Amino acid sequence: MALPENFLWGGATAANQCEGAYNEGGRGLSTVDVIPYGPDRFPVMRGEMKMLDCDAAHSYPAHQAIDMYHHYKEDIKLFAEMGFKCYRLSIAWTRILPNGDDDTPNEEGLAFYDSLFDECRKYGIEPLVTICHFDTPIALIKKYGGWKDRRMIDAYLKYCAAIFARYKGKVKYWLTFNEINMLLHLPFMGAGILFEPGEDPAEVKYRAAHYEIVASAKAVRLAHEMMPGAMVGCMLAAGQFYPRTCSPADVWAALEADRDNYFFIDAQARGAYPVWAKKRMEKAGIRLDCTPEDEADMQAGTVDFISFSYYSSRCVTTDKELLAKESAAGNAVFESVRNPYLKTSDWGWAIDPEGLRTTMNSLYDRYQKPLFIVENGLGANDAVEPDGSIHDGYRIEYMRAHIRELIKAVDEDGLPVLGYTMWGPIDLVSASTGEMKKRYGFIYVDKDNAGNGTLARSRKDSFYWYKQVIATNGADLGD
Ligand code: BGP
Repeated sequence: MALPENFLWGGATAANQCEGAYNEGGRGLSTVDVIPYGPDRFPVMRGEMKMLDCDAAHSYPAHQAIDMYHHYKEDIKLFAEMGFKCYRLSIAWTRILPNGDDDTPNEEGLAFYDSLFDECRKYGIEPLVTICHFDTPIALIKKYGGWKDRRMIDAYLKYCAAIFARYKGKVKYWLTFNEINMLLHLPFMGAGILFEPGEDPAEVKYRAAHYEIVASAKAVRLAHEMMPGAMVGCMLAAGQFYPRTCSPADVWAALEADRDNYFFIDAQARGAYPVWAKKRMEKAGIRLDCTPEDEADMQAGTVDFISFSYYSSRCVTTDKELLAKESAAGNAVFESVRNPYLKTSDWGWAIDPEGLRTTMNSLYDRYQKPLFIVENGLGANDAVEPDGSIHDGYRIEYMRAHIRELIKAVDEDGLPVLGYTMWGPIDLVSASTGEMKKRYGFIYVDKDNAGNGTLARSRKDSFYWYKQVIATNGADLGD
């Protein structure tokens, strides 16, 4: 058998994209609750447009999402029916500490996840918990300016201490921050950052990044102290950068783009910043506020494994003509040009299964730590047939091709891989666009972009396909 027997097959979600119930159970407001649907979404996510509360002129997809807060038993039962070994979810920081740094955790919030983890255990599903998935408490943004301020480290650790103490017997696998590198691209979503006039955006972002990196390192140590045997990972929005041409300038540009992306993981996995970053910041006049104590903390809190999301590779060039002609509008988060060898998804994301193997090998060559693919999937338009069935062969095709490359990475390249939790086993709100119709699920949820629908769940063709993949540990990909 190509994959290890205990390989953790499953799916991944995030609290803000599926739970809803944003003002129930004593929960406080967080960034994701005030990120609207529509044209203001990206300006708010980038920290260019101030929105610290909700208003009547906007709609906010996270408020209801797919209401998993009230449907989790039904949803986990469906995951179990597919044979999930693992379910990656995030805890909403403000369900536990509504103001972000309360001295006493909110019992109702704690009890909710207790019950959710018990439900997982009932079916033998291992939970994998993201401690912070794009949700900075609004109260801490008002108090400190979000991750711009060092005091966020203590608030985060307070939150970690509360959940580690409560769930130590129930959760073994933890991730400190979802797609930590996203902070550089969507600073409000990643770190609660709003830019003030006169601030140097690069300095603000890298200082915040430093505080998150220190917080992550301290959380790793705390987890190991409080929960012997716990496995704590970092989480990167991965995807190898390719040079668009073989001109040496393009090769260098691709290397630099990869380095920028790996900056966080270099620090989290090796316990120190890479030399190039120190030099680059010095020349750019960026002061990091890195104390000798921070350096010691980073050194002492390296992660146990490297987790990442992979949707596509990226392509860069320095050629101005190519740049103008081929700018890949598809992914509004990462700047890149179109790769002429690849097809794209309905949302313009390049589809590159072989890039997954390349990315995995790059990560392992760099860090020599076990890998965990914690997001991969296809956001697509699905059509419901008159009889209620959903024929999503395109999703099966995408996933099959990626899983095949994952198997090669294990079987032919010998990489240690802990598991594969695809993104969005159940349809949920898109992080980038806020849409419902950008669907990833094996399970369809009856809800549209305008918020209409019964929220009923139903199985797509891919549901049965994935069940077979898990049952055969990847041996039968249904070709
Ligand atoms: C990652 C996020 C997820 C998820 C996924 C798909 O960036 O960690 O939260 O949403 O991408 O992206 P989208 O929802 O924008 O299609």
